[in-house]
Amino acid sequence: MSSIVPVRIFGHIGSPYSRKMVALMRYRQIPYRVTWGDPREALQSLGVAVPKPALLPVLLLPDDDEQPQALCDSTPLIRRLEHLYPRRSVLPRDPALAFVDYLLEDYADEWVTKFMFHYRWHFATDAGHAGNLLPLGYSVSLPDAMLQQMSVMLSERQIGRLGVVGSSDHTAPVIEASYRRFLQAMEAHLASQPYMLGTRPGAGDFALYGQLTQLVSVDPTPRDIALDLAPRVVVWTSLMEDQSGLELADTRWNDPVDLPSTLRPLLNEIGRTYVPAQLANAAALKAGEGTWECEIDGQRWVQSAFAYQGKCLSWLREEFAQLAKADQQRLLGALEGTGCEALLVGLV
Ligand SMILES: N[C@@H](CCC(=O)N[C@@H](CS)C(=O)NCC(=O)O)C(=O)O
Repeated sequence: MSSIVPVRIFGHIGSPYSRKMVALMRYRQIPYRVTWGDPREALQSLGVAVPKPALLPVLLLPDDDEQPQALCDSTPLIRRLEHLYPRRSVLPRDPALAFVDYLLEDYADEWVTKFMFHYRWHFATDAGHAGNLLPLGYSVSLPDAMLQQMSVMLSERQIGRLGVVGSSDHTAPVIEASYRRFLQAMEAHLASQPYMLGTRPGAGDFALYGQLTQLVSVDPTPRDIALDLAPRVVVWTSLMEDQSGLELADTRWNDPVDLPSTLRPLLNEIGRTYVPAQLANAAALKAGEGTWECEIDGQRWVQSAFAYQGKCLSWLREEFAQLAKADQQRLLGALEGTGCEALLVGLV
């Protein structure tokens, strides 16, 4: 049990990963205290080293000597919290299903976030809204002149980064078509069960929720699309915010060898877009190339190579390599024909 109770979280309401972790803490009934805004000053006053890079959210968790340590990166943080607080786990017990959950989490964190970033900064109307709203997440009482100044700085910085995540006029149709298919797949799936992998949420649900907080309720263009195409997804996002009261006694995880048929279009979507992107990124990193390009959904995609996404692929493959042979086979059976199995080629 952690000696740092409640767990301190530093985040921003406009940060999908911050929202992912706060909702996870609520569902898991882990005592926490959130500080919204820039963590640096608070960490310095606590005498805790600021992580580099200091991405949001930052959590304070005990190190081996039970001293507070500031840590980022939601995916490993979720695993760390599972060790510290075993109740109300978000990781399915069945190892093959746990892998599917991991894949959904990774897809949400690394691909659904492209929808988020693209819609936030690509169209002038959305960028105008985001530029005005996001600085207020640091202080709602910011004087107008300072708000204006921060809005310009933030917008210029983020719009300048669009190309880095692969959003451009050229890739916009691919991203936007993928967002629509993703919403439609999730909408149909939610009509058959309340969470991605059963009647209780997994880490993947929280990762999807985090991105959706912004897509369905902050930025106007993706919000209108979601209201039109996916009302269940819109309401699910509100419900996911606080699942602290969900009684787990009668809940169940899906059987990985008999996944609901409604999950398949979502897995197909991952195989159609995220998988080729991850494979091309990994190949570019291996060849020492700064950019990669490949065909995604029939169109040419070009973007900078990302070491972090290369790491995500290695972690995913490690998860697979750690499975017993029989679980690997059950999993490959479940993924067969979705395109996701291409991530695991050469590992069996
Ligand atoms: N992989 C990280 C991603 C965290 C992340 O990218 N956070 C964003 C906010 S949503 C951030 O801090 N961005 C600041 C920056 O890029 O400078 C996680 O899962 O926590």
